[in-house]
Amino acid sequence: MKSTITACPLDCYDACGIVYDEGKLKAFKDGHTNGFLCPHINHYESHARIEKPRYKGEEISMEAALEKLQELFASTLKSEILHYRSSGNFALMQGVTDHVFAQMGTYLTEGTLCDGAGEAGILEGRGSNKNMPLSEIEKSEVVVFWGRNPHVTSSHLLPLLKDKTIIVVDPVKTKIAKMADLHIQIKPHTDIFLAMLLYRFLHIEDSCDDEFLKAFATEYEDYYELTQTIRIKAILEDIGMTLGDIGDFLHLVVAKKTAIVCGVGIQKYRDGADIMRAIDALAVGLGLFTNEGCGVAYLGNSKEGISSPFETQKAKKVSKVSAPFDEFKTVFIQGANPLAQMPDSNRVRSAIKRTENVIYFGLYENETSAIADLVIPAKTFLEKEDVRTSYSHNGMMLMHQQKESETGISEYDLAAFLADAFDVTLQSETAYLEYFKNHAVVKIDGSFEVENRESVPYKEGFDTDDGEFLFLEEFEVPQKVDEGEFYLITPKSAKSLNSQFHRDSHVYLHSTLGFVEGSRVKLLSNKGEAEFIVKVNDDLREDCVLVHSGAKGVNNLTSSTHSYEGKSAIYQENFVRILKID
Ligand SMILES: Nc1nc2c(c(=O)[nH]1)N[C@H]1C(S)=C(S)[C@@H](COP(=O)(O)OP(=O)(O)OC[C@H]3O[C@@H](n4cnc5c(=O)[nH]c(N)nc54)[C@H](O)[C@@H]3O)O[C@H]1N2
Ligand SMILES: Nc1nc2c(c(=O)[nH]1)N[C@H]1C(S)=C(S)[C@@H](COP(=O)(O)OP(=O)(O)OC[C@H]3O[C@@H](n4cnc5c(=O)[nH]c(N)nc54)[C@H](O)[C@@H]3O)O[C@H]1N2
Ligand code: SF4
Ligand SMILES: [Mo]
Repeated sequence: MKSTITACPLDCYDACGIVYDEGKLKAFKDGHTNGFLCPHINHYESHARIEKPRYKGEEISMEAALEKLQELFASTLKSEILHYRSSGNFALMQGVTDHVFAQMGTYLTEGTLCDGAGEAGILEGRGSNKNMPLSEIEKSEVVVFWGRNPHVTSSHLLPLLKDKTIIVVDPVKTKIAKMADLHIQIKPHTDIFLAMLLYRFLHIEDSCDDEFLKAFATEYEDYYELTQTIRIKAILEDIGMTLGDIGDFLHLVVAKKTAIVCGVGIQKYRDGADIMRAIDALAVGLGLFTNEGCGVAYLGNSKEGISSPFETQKAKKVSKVSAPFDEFKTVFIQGANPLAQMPDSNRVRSAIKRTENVIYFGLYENETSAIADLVIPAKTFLEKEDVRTSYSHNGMMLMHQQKESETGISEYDLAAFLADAFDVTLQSETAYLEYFKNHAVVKIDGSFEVENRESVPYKEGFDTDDGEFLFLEEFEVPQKVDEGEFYLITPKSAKSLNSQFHRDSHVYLHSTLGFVEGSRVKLLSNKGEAEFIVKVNDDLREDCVLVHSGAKGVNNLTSSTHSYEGKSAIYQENFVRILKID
């Protein structure tokens, strides 16, 4: 009998299990999915998708589109082709095209638009990025949400929070902040000070986990000295906090089973790695890496424990953050909307204008499909076989095909077409799927988990050369806004998944700034400008403006500089001014 089991393909912490029941998407009752999905998937099939391929604006058949693709590739030197793939669908078969492009000799990308700065900090401190899985949080007494917005981006965490003490560190009074026992409405980009001051007072109060420090983090005295370079009074005043906040925070977490749940909000800055590492150091000081229900959760590596059957090691690569599209004759874009989601949209637009052939392989119309010469519709996750893993739990989710459809082509079939045309060795789709599934172990309830992933990683020490945590040795003082400038924060929207689904067109401003709800304003940065409709929102700080990721034009304001470590985009380094336009 055909399996009705699949999983949500979207780039989301939760990676929910789905049952496709007589044309309806229903949540798994068991496990973390817990019987509910979210608006994206509840309305998934109501979103208009690209039905037909087209070339230079003319609709063509899929056969003609593939012929055209072959012709474009055959007439381009392989070193003048770029394969730009992002995270529209998070399942593992998306990577099959990387294999074929790499074997053809084209360029791929490296680096990330997402979590790379934070991950780099984790790698430096711990030697690997092993995540505290979502399920462990159920065992915690205290949960600290640090730059993470669970009601919007990981709603399946919420049922686990019952009766727990909640602390939130966020410049916005998010829904979780309003429910919290302590909310520190921090000034953007000052988390490093907070984390270091918390460590300093933990040490002063003699509340560190000395046994853990002596075993796995022996440089702790040096780190304490580094934290002493912070001028307490001046810094607290500047970041809008009091010593009372520090005391309250420590009082709530010391000797408690604490999970620090970090999101990408803390690290959209050039020194994002150091910020994450300072938060990790606090967790080390508290001894959070040894016990059940304790630890640091961030975006783990979704491929942890899984080797890749796709050979891409030898491929040449350009940065995903600042890809020089104009250096390529042909650019093939998959599962991505770089014209909206990469930083510095003005640079991206003008560079891609100079690319002779732009090919878009995706589901929806957007800024990128609008300028593409050749548009190839993809199949949805319901129309192809796949398997996925998560960056927040250890499950492996099987994604069985649920429907036949005339529309679109799967990543495997497109890869197979190219492999045939350009003489690349490719295994069967089943062989790749089996390869991935072989990394799973079956749990008692019949579900699959990626083998060798731990629930309490690092309890035997870290994965650095000597097994010790490597503390930060220096840090950079973040830049501050000038008079008339605001911090731009660009978190995720409940209604969109980055630029998929319903995109927001608002800027959110504090009422004291005097802008009228519904009026239009222009935001200006040193990179460009963009117009938005005002929504007044006193959940913000007065020195912040908020525009959601996925809002049209937001990345006109950001720059394509990389984080110091992790080759990551840094969407919150640019300050903005506000201009009234009507
Ligand atoms: N509904 C929905 N869900 C999504 C997505 C989506 O677009 N929509 N996108 C998915 C993707 S790709 C990702 S990477 C994840 C990310 O999900 P999250 O990790 O939750 O990331 P963000 O929403 O970007 O930011 C989280 C919080 O950080 C706060 N923040 C901003 N700047 C700072 C700062 O300087 N310091 C501190 N302490 N906090 C700050 C923001 O106000 C926000 O509340 O979500 C995934 N889930
Ligand atoms: N200002 C600002 N910019 C940001 C962020 C921010 O916080 N602020 N966040 C960044 C982050 S964390 C991320 S992860 C990126 C995300 O940026 P992108 O990875 O570019 O993601 P999306 O905007 O979701 O676009 C994904 C596209 O994938 C296509 N797609 C969906 N499913 C499939 C499929 O099965 N097959 C194929 N071939 N295509 C498919 C859809 O057509 C969709 O348009 O954005 C980044 N941009
Ligand atoms: S919460 Fe995340 S994984 Fe679950 S259905 Fe929604 S988008 Fe998919
Ligand atoms: Mo992301």
